Amino acid sequence: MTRTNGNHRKFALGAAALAAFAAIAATPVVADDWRGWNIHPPTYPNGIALDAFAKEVAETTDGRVTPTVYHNAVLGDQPDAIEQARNGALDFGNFNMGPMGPIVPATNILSLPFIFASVDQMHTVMDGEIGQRFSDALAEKGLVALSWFDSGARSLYNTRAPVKTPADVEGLKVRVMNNQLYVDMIGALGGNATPMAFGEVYQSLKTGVIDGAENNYPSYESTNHFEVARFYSITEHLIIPECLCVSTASWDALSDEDKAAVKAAAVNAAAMQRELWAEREKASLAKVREAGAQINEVEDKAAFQSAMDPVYAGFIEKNPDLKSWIDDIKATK
Ligand code: GTR
Repeated sequence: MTRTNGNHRKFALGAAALAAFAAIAATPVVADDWRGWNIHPPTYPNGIALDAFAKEVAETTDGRVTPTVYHNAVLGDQPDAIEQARNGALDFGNFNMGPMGPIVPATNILSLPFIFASVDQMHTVMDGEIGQRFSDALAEKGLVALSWFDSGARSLYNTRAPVKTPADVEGLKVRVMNNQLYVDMIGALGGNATPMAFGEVYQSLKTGVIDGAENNYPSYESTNHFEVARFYSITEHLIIPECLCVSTASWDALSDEDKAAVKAAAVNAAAMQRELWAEREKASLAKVREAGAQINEVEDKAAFQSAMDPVYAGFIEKNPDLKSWIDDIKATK
């Protein structure tokens, strides 16, 4: 938030007073110390890119905006952090569109299983006109999406056995992010979904409170979930982008020049994150394999896809106005 120097005083006219006034007016505004949220460790691609964003912003605004990134979700769980950014208690964050759905309904489209055919298609969509529609929807809820980070594809993993067909999910207790669509998704496969904070998943897997979860390779690896849930099945059911979002309150307090600097830094950070992401996906896969995780292909992905028909039908019934967005995404090459 902007913390400007509020020493507005009234001066009697006179040379001395005018000189004093000129001195006060020339005092630079106090630096805007932005606080940013990151769920991941600082060494994760997102953490590295966010730190680079912070550094570039401090430099290119000549210290008028000095962001600090708080890593490892120390400022709260993701749904809580999204609320904090919306009401201006936090200035920025890297948010996944999964837990954004309950707050910004249009973003639920990004949580529909198999909505994107590939990560490349997701990039094309998010960097183009449709991405702008999501940004507009976020803006209505107090968040300015400046750029889009990669989060790969999410697959199911569990402590019991490989998942090769939908029937293998039957009866499994699976942790999901906070969004009813994921409860419906796991339910449609015959499993029981439990929404839970990211930071609680390791212990819950270990103690058997849940049997499994779902995530991309870098998060499966960085959280050490692979140590306790060794069966990772390449379902790739979700491809969810993440934003680098700034609180509208913090954004509106910036001059046009500083807005341009912050935007440029966010775009650079996303380019960096996507590059680091591609490397980290490979490194994480190699690491978990080496450690004994069993990674299995899912040959009949179509079976998982058609099991999602009721999830789509329910979504379209509740959100008829968003049907055309789904069609537009599917039509994007
Ligand atoms: C990660 C994502 C996080 C968070 C996490 C989760 O892949 O980057 O923002 O959504 O998954 O499963 O909670």
